[in-house]
Amino acid sequence: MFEGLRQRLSQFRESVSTKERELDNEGIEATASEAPPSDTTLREPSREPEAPKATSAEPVQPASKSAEELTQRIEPNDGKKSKSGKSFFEREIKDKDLEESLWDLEIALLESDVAVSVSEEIIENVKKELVGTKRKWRQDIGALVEQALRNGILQVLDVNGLDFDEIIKNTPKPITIVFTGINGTGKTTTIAKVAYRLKNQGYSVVLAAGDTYRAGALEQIERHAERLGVKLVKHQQGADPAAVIYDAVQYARAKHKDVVLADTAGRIHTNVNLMNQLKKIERVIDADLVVFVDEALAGNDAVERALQFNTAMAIDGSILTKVDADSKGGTAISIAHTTSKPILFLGIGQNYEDIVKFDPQWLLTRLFDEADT
Ligand SMILES: Nc1nc2c(ncn2[C@@H]2O[C@H](COP(=O)(O)OP(=O)(O)O)[C@@H](O)[C@H]2O)c(=O)[nH]1
Ligand SMILES: [Mg+2]
Repeated sequence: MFEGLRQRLSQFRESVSTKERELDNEGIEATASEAPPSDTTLREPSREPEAPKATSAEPVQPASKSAEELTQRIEPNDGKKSKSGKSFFEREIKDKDLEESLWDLEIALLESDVAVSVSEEIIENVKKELVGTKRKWRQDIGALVEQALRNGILQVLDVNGLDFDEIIKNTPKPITIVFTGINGTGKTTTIAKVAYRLKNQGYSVVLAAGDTYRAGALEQIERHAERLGVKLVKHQQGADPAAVIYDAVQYARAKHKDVVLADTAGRIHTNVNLMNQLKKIERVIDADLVVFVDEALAGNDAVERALQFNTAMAIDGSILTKVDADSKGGTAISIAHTTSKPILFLGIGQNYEDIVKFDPQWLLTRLFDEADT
């Protein structure tokens, strides 16, 4: 998952590192011709220059002399500075050094389905992190760039987080959770996964067959309820979904069940009648949580739909499904920031256990640390 985006982020890291190495070489050329650099970007204090680390790409050789030769020639004593008080061996990363790489990064983010406003914010965050940072001469700044990217992305993922498990633990029972979203994105499967997870944590669960619209929906959720060994409250196909969910809540109250997970029909967000049904559910059912489900693969469409659904029935968080098949990663980066509501879970497969609680660090690990799992 996310392999496309991971690759693009790594390209940014490389391109900034390469640019900085080039700038070092230009500096060497300047000093090699006996003209101490007047570039104001060369600043104090200075320490021993470091050779690029083994992880960097092509080692870049100084234009004329070896690094050691130059070090000795220009700076015989550690920390000694030029007349202007500036060291030749430390450099501040400047806005213009990053221009080209940041532009490429922005394109890469957009192509990875990160929403425009979110891409812009990440670029700004990364720029803020990097511009003005002092680095040593010929230091491999790959790690520095990666940290800036991590922080830049983390900042857009960091919406006022609500912890699903804490809510389940601390809210008076029964807790009602309504799932919304368009058809085929994995809503019903996600409900089954959440039921499985809650059951394993010792909670009693009731499912509400609120998708009374789609043919076959009832049978599908019935099968899940049987396999999971949980109660399903259902009406006939075509029945009022608000009534089904209401009954499920009443059942849970009477039987002292902990959590009601309510399915709804997969509405096309432009269908006014179906969206009005959601509004009715919101009026009739005092849901503790409204969770919007969409697939990671949908990219900006998912983000747009989340905003649309939010107007019919205010959402408290999102679940992204089919992350196992998503190479782009942009939806996961954009949706929380755009809706100002956290991602609660990610669906990563078709089995009941294929659901992970969303944690920004989990995403960062996949974007920077791990080969595909
Ligand atoms: N690969 C993958 N498939 C999923 C995931 N979640 C759901 N699906 C599949 O998506 C299809 C539609 O799911 P369903 O729950 O019926 O969607 P609904 O119409 O929104 O209720 C089914 O084939 C599911 O098995 C997931 O996280 N990963
Ligand atoms: Mg369904």
